[in-house]
Amino acid sequence: MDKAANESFVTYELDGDVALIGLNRPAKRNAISDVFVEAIADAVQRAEGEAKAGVIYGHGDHFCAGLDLAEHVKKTPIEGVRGSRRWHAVFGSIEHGAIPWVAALHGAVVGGGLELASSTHIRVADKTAFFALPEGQRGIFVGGGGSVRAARLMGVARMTDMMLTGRVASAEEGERWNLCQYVVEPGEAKAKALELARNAAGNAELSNYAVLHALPRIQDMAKEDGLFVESLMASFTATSPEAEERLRAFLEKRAKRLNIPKKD
Ligand code: 1HE
Repeated sequence: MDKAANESFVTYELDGDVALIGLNRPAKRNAISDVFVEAIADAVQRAEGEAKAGVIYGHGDHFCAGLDLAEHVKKTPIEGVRGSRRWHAVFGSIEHGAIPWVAALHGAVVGGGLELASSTHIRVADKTAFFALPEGQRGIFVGGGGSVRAARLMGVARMTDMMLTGRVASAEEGERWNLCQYVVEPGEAKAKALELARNAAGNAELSNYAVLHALPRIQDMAKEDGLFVESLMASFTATSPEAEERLRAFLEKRAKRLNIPKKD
């Protein structure tokens, strides 16, 4: 292992039921190298064993500047395809894993950084965040799942525009384009993401499992198949002992109330 392999590419903390993974290569704008992606994989696996939800954020001024271009420039075609497939496996373990993940975004959310964010379940951006896919300018293509995940979030027309023209989207545009679900003041993304992750961690495990595993698959099904799978999941979750207790808690007025937005 070279010196770079000994760097600590991610930080890991457990805050109650929530694991916090910090991308930690700020000098290179958190660009993801081969060892870095393995560090993410290890941290995600650890979180699945001890947390009920997770947050991924970036140290320094940016979330992530994508693929490590310095490392990539030397790769052969087969190394490139194997690297891309490894990103797919690691990001897939985030998207279809055991726990929900929230991305806290600021600064660059670029290329593979947007692909990583797209593999999480909720994205919170602060107003410094910007989204770009400069692969076309670099002579490459997305390789971390972007053509599937990012395209499904924003739609293929917007992604085509970003890739062909180098268009950079602001946090507010990103919210309108469905690249993030929340926009907060600068410096507040991590705290908001933690709050949302805590909410998700408090849900019934089986309901979260259905959201992570059934909901995205239903989007890929024909309408009648989706409705059928929905009924199976609905019955499966509703008849669990945890659901019975939670339903009873509501009926006995012991459950937390909905956080209804206040009217002015
Ligand atoms: C990097 C990388 C990187 C920065 N790989 N080294 N991603 C990109 O095309 C984005 C490339 N990066 C940038 O456009 C800018 O760095 C930022 C807008 C993100 C930030 O700008 P700034 O002014 O804060 O930083 P900088 O001066 O440009 O970069 C600081 C250092 O980080 C510098 O190294 P240094 O040794 O000269 O100090 C940069 O070379 C280094 N750096 N980004 C390697 N990405 C699985 S397929 C996914 C395909 C992609 O992700 S393509 C998109 C790649």
